[in-house]
Amino acid sequence: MKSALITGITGQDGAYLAKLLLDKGYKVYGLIARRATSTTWRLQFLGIENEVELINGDLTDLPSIVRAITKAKPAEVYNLGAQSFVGTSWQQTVTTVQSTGVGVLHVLEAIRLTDLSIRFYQASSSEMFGLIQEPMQSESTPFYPRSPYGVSKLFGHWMTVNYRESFNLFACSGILFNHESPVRGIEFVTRKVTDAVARIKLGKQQELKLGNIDAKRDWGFAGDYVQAMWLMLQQDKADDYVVATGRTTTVRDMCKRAFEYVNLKYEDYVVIDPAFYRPAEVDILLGNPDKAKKVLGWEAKTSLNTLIEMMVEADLTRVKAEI
Ligand code: NDP
Ligand code: GDR
Repeated sequence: MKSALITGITGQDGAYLAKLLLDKGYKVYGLIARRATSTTWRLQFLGIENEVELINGDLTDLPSIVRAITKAKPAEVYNLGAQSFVGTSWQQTVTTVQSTGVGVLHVLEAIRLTDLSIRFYQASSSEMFGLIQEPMQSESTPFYPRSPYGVSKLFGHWMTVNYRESFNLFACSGILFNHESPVRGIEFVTRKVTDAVARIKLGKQQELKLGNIDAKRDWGFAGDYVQAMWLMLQQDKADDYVVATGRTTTVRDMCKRAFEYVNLKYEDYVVIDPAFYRPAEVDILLGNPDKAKKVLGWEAKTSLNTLIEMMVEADLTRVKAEI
């Protein structure tokens, strides 16, 4: 039985990837950082909490990563753990750099130290493109990150490339554009919107405060995107890939569609609050997924409308279940 270790298994992608790997017959280990309250709700939502083996550890603590790898002896390591919220990366600059940036180096070093034959996936991000240099971003587009998060991801990306070139490590960097799901963290804009739509529809909230709704993002479904991660590690050669839908939409339009799904108008509820503006914004992202399609045979299957419907439905169910 093939085994895999996922850092960030309690996050959105970690949960979907764990489900995918379990369905493929893998033994799945997950690194779990100690928190005061339980963080396994996403694994519960997907019905796999008892199917995965969790190992205590933290990306900022190299010995714990070495111990986790020694215990799991995985054929594949997926490094999805990170402080992943761009907004917070200006509030917690150093911890963001430590987990999102240096954490990648810790995993690479742990693989090097344990000397096992391991294929490595790094969760890189379209935030590395930042201030856009080309209208459609591909693997060859220059980077210009606009947040401490983006800068940290760029460090992790180049470390991954460097370890591949220096030590012949099978290391891939997946440059993923925004992807969402019913288990997306509530602070990210899509889920903030779908949760508010459900609450407003059910009379539990009056308004929705947002920041820059003219920003544009290339949004896909997390369930589709974790397949691309797995495919990258099944190739003969390690490489880097952009994973995106190839379509971009404003936050405003996403909002409009989510409110329309429950027969409401977003203009009646959305209030612009400067508190949600960022010190430096990434105005537009639009990925070119041609290489992923050509080499991996991957393409995004879920439309934005289907994704929004899925998310609003899940939030309506959740809000109705609240006491
Ligand atoms: P989430 O924020 O949902 O999950 C992040 C995970 O990282 C959680 O399991 C969290 O644990 C864990 N984590 C945070 N800090 C540490 C630490 N110091 N040690 C160990 N684990 C830690 O992110 P997503 O699932 O959305 O994203 C997965 C990865 O992909 C991230 O690296 C993200 O930056 C990247 N990415 C995401 C994209 C997206 O659109 N979703 C796009 C491009 C890249 P806990 O539950 O305890 O907080
Ligand atoms: P992003 O996602 O920063 O692209 O990072 P987020 O959903 O937080 O923001 C998307 C865009 O919406 C604008 N926006 C708001 N954002 C939030 N969170 N809250 C608001 O109220 C709001 N109003 C407007 C933002 O300014 C931004 O332009 C996500 C994360 O998952 C990263 O980890 C990942 O690497 C990238 O996607 C690709």
